[in-house]
Amino acid sequence: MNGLEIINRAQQWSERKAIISNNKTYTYQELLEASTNVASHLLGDLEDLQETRVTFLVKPSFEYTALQWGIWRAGGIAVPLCVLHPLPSLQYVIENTRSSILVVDSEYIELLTPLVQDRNIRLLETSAVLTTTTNAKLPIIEDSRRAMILYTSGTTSLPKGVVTTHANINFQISTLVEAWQWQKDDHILNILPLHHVHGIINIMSCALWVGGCCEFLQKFDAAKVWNWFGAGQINLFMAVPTIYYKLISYWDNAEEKEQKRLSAALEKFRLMVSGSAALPVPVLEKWRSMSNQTLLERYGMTEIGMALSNPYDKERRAGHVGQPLPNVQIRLVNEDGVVKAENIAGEIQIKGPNVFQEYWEKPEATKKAFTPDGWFQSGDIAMLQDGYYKILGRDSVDIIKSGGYKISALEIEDVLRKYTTVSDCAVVGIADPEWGELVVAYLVLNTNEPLEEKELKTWLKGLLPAYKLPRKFKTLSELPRNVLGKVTKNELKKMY
Ligand code: MLC
Ligand code: AMP
Repeated sequence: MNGLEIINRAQQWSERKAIISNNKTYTYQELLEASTNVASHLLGDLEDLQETRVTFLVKPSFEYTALQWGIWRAGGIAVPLCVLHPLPSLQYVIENTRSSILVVDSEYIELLTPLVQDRNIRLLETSAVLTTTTNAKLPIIEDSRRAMILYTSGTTSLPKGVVTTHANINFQISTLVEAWQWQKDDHILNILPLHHVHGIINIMSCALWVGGCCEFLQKFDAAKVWNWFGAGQINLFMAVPTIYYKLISYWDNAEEKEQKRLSAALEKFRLMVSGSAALPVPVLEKWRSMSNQTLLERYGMTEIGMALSNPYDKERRAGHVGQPLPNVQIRLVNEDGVVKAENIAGEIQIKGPNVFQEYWEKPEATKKAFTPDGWFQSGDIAMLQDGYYKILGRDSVDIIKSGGYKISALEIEDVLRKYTTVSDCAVVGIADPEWGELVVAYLVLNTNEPLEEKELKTWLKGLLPAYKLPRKFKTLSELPRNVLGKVTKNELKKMY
């Protein structure tokens, strides 16, 4: 059986609009052809890439999707890189996956050339890969084959590669298509980065699964997004809470007449979804008052795609994430075992075809992530309240969510400790209405001189992506107990 269901399905609607990017519209036929070119180019004389990791650094665009499909059609594993990451973060993923092919937009060639020298990596330019015209015979891909690796932070310092198979991906998409009643006339704007499930699965892949249209904006910009809303083409929108917060700020600052025009445009949407972090109730309420749209909040994770969702056509309850998606099993577990009643907190554990296969080349970490009877342990704490799940928090203080990105406090601490004047540090996430949490670093200096914050920030910028940078620094003369013995990280969070 060919496991590439999204590609098989595309043939049914070859003349329909699939993607709009960089002011150009592309049909499914064009997407199929471009992905055949990619597969042929990558294969060369080979019959099958046999799960070769193909890493790609490509902006959200038609080219991105054609590459992803082409890698799959050639039998490779797609590893998307984040276009905002500094070189050390890109290098980590390329090395960790042991990628032998790297496809990049022309503007990144110079950045990455030194990295591939002396290594056995083919560095290819996106446009060249897309325009090859030889037609290789493409392999049949079983759905049990590995399809994608996405990197996610956890309670270890460095991110882990989450491996999903085609079967996982097919299921993650189809369960959302069913739950949210995706239709072929749907037209969605994708403003999220394409190295995480939210942008890749929930938005891009769901739209393409049903014959809908996915329009890319390369980077979030509140004014541009409102412009798109106002133009009246799109009827679906999905984003992280920070983005809704920023869109509200823009609307609040608009003239009354303009506010009315924008609000009227929103009323026509079929669905607006929020996820990747807790949606504050005031944001949901404000959005409803502006637009007559009740945001549908859902809960997911890189390892499992989506698991819980408010209903599409019944009550969407503020501050809650709804019920399990079709064929996804959920249970809550605490010290006393599996929670049997409402209003009792427990860790969310998940089972189902949506759950990932493994952490890339980390058998121990994979084993640790599951219970002996095969449930994936999310580390998120929730309770059931009147038939709806409510997320209460996480069991680890070392995982921060900021702007919808998951961040390991330990990763930032490890980098900070390499700075010459820092002898020890503790990084915590502090609640913030716009970002969800802000990264704050408490530092112990090995000098009595004041901290050169500007210098430290510049140094960090070369090593960490923008969303992992501490927004505030506090210097301490003594350290937290789990690092030094005075206060815990939880106490630090309260002290700020
Ligand atoms: C950026 N800035 C931050 C920040 N990130 N400040 C505080 N905290 C952060 N986390 C600062 C920058 O330094 C800059 O400051 C200013 O904000 C603008 O930066 P930017 O990079 O241009 O920000 P912007 O484009 O506005 O990005 C915000 C955002 C982005 C919300 C659009 O963070 C984003 O795309 N988040 C989505 C992440 C996502 O897709 N997560 C899904 C993971 S999957 P200055 O001073 O320089 O102006 C998952 C599973 C699931 O979670 O359930 O979905
Ligand atoms: P990631 O590892 O980046 O995929 O992030 C997954 C994490 O995001 C989950 O483990 C949750 O902690 C968080 N998350 C996702 N959706 C929600 C939500 N609706 N409410 C609260 N937290 C969420």
